[in-house]
Amino acid sequence: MGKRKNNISGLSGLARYVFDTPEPTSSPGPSSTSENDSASKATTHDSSKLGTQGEHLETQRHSDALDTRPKKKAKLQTGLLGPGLEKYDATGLVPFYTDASQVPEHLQKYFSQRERFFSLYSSGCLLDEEGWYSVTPEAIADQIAERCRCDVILDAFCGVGGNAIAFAKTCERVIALDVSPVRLALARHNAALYGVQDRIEFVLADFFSFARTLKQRTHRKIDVVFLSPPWGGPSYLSTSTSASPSKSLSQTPKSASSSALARDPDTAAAEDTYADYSLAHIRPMHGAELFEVARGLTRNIAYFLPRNTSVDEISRLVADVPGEHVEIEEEWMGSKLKALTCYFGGLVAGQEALFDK
Ligand code: MGP
Repeated sequence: MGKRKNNISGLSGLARYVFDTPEPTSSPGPSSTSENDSASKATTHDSSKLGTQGEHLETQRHSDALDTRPKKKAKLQTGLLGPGLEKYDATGLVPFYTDASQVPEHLQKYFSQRERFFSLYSSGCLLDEEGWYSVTPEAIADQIAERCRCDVILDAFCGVGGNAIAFAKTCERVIALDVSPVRLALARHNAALYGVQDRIEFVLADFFSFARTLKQRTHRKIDVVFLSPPWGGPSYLSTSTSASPSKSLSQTPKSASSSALARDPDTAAAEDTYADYSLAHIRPMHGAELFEVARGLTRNIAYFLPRNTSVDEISRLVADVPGEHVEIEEEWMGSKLKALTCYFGGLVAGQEALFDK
């Protein structure tokens, strides 16, 4: 079984893809600022004596010029991660907001959910714009990770790392891909805050090229692929393909397979009505094609999709596979349906026997 056993052989070959975060740019951090402060204090002190002790100063400068001893190294800037984690620190790549007054208007609603996205947000988690609107809330990421428990999981679109961090808690090894070096650096920074950076291989690559390369290396085994691709931006709910009201799960009674996450039926608000979301809006390619690429690696797929995704389109993904079902999990936070996670292959309850096939 590929479920939760130590089977990480062959992973070393991935090392050449591993993305090395550039050293943080040298914006003055708290420690270097305080050093500068003390340096400027010394100058002030000397200047104040200039009238009476000018000669002494000249002598001092002269001996400084002759001093060939190596200069004391500037103290390393530690940034948000603190000492010992400098090589993962992405401080300065994006703003770290601590107060709503610093946040642009269009990101305000996401900032107000920051502790839901990352419970350690205030310790220094970093998100870029895309991260703010697409990161999976931590409770949901943990729920998905529990269901995906296995040896090697591939997070095909890791973004700022919300899911990869959760997978690192339940899987032996996480391969986290992204096409953006900045987002990958942010993901690694965030993983370091959670202390799980060593369980994740951060790979700067697009999923399609990576999958192709992987397939050529038959000794490589991926147990589960997690797909959380771009949905076409934050306005995905208004991206409709039909004029008819949605027949997606958000419009129907809660399914038997829906999430165990807290949802109080008494307080559940009436769901908004949106037209069906089509997999055709998934980026960078049609969501059905993306699914096929992932199935080329394993049949165990977890696919994170908009809450108004057409159920017909989801079920059609495995319509040609005799006897295989898809399980659609509703991801609720309180009274709000946030998204759907669709499980395939051995991740489906009752289909576990498919996991290693
Ligand atoms: P949302 O509906 O944009 O947010 O996204 P929210 O806060 O529910 O807004 P409201 O106006 O509906 O109240 C809900 C969740 O979907 C987010 O927290 C993300 O986890 C996820 N999500 C949103 N987008 C736009 C994407 C995306 O493009 N890709 C992925 N993978 N997830 C997304």
